[in-house]
Amino acid sequence: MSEKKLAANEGIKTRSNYLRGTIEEGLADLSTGSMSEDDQQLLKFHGTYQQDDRDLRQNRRKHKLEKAFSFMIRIRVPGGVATPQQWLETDRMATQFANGTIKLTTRQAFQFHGIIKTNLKRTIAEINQAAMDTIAACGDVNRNVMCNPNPHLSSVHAEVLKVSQQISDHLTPATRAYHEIWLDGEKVETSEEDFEPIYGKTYLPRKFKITIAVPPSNDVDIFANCLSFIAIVEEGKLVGFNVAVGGGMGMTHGDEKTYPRTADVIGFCAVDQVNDVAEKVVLVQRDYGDRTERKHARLKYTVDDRGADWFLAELNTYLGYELGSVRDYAFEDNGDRYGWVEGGNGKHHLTLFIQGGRVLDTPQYPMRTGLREIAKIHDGDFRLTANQNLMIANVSSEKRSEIEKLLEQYGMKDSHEKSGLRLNSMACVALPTCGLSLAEAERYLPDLIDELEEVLEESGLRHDAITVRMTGCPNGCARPYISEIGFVGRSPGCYNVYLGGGFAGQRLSKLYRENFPGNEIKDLLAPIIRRYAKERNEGERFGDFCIRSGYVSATEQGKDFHKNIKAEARA
Ligand code: SRM
Ligand code: SF4
Repeated sequence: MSEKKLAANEGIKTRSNYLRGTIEEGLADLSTGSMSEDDQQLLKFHGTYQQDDRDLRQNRRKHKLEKAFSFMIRIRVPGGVATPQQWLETDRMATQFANGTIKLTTRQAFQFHGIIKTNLKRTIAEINQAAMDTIAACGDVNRNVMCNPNPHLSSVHAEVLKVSQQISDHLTPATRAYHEIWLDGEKVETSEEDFEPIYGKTYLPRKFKITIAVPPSNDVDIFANCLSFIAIVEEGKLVGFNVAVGGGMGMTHGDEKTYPRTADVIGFCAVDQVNDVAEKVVLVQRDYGDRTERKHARLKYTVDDRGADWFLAELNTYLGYELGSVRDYAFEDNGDRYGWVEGGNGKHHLTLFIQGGRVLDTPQYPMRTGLREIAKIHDGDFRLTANQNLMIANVSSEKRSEIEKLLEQYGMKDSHEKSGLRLNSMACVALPTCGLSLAEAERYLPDLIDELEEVLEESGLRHDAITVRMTGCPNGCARPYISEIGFVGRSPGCYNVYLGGGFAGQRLSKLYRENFPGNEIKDLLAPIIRRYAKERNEGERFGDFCIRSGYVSATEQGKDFHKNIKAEARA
């Protein structure tokens, strides 16, 4: 049998000399705003993507101009924790180098958009000066490690956060290329080989994602990650973590070999084994992941193809010991808890709703300025949530009233006085910066929610929490397949509508309508919402109701996702 050819990116990585490629030469070439194709792939490992403003494409083509190229930079924030100083620096750079906005991502990171090539190096250098970095924010490596951001929820929170930061450090690529290119680090002599002790020269077959949750909150969506740790707390003490593998969202419309998948919980490890377990899961995927087909290269396919039992056995072999049995745990939801809460340590924490995770000023709502003023006086930290929201955390009693005045002054005091649907919504970036987007998301979901709120209001459901997520394409960046209502861009103005996801992010949804016009979605969902208001059982969630009432069937696991898709779409 002939060997399948490796994916093109494998060659790019092999030839790159540990991610150097010709990035330095490309940056020095002022004849174009873009970088070579191969370097664009390598730049991802350094935390930046080449993009172009898609709103301007047509006009520039008409005038025979190069596309309006610019770069997105993703700043890693392990566990989502940033100091006020880091907030202020991020805010400054957003004006100085980017498009004047900060995007809080679905993985607790910051993103800048619109950075032109000539500012790229300086921006990355200044991010590092602010004690943050961008290495491995993207690329075929472990990405930003997420962690439940909420210090008031559990006494073990600080411990868990520390674990997430340790994993992040342990799995950060070792190549010196990042320092050489962006921070003017010393060049490696040509005879001296660089070294990647964990990843090796070709890194991983594909991106890799880790998160840690503290039950009962699944606010980091553990079932959508390659590897997750579920904190097990007994008698107030952190005793270890359940280990879950093989979650992921991305798929391609019309290609049933691709599908979202929820992770399998396969075992338990002690706190001091976490780094080792994370490393060995990465190694199993490094060695067994599919390097021939990038659409089939995520850990979820390795687990699905070979089985969770095989994966556990192989992992145990790599570890040289066996994971323990899964301990009991229960998740209640995957959303954020808004408003002020008291921490046990005399500190106060405030979670603010940030629509679409976009921090910007508008004449009606000068939120970015307000947050800057708060950062100037804040004596705690900021926490980015995996739901694109922001926590002003660890506020002292003395500062709380000052912060409250600023919230009032900048119109942010009632940021969470919204419908339960809006407070549980997320939208990916999509247009105009995302090159893969087929339809609007961040710029459209707020309007669609306005329309749906009319139905919720008249049905008496304004305050009911229902999760809704929209993405501009099937890659699933806002994890739409595990929300109760999911909208996934199919073509301009049209969406696949998914229903029936689990309220705690534990179950995949199912396709209800295909390529459905956005402006007809209100009429499509109104009868279901009205019936839900009248016929739901005590405490029944919207996603569960959609299944019980036969709008969709339940999806137990990834491969099942497309089953009867056509029949259901017609129903
Ligand atoms: Fe994502 C690609 C934005 C979280 C699955 N994602 C992209 C790119 C870089 C488009 C590209 O490749 O050219 C998007 C940049 C848009 C822009 O203009 O900024 C992009 N992804 C985002 C963010 C910013 C969405 C947001 O609005 O918050 C999130 C950044 C997270 C971070 O800080 O690291 C983001 N992406 C996710 C998630 C959610 C998660 O990780 O919990 C997923 C689904 C989970 C998963 O990975 O399975 C996700 N993004 C993808 C995929 C599909 C991967 C796959 O397995 O098929 C792509 C496309 C790809 O990799 O080829 C992608
Ligand atoms: Fe872009 Fe698609 Fe991700 Fe949205 S889901 S940011 S459109 S890649």
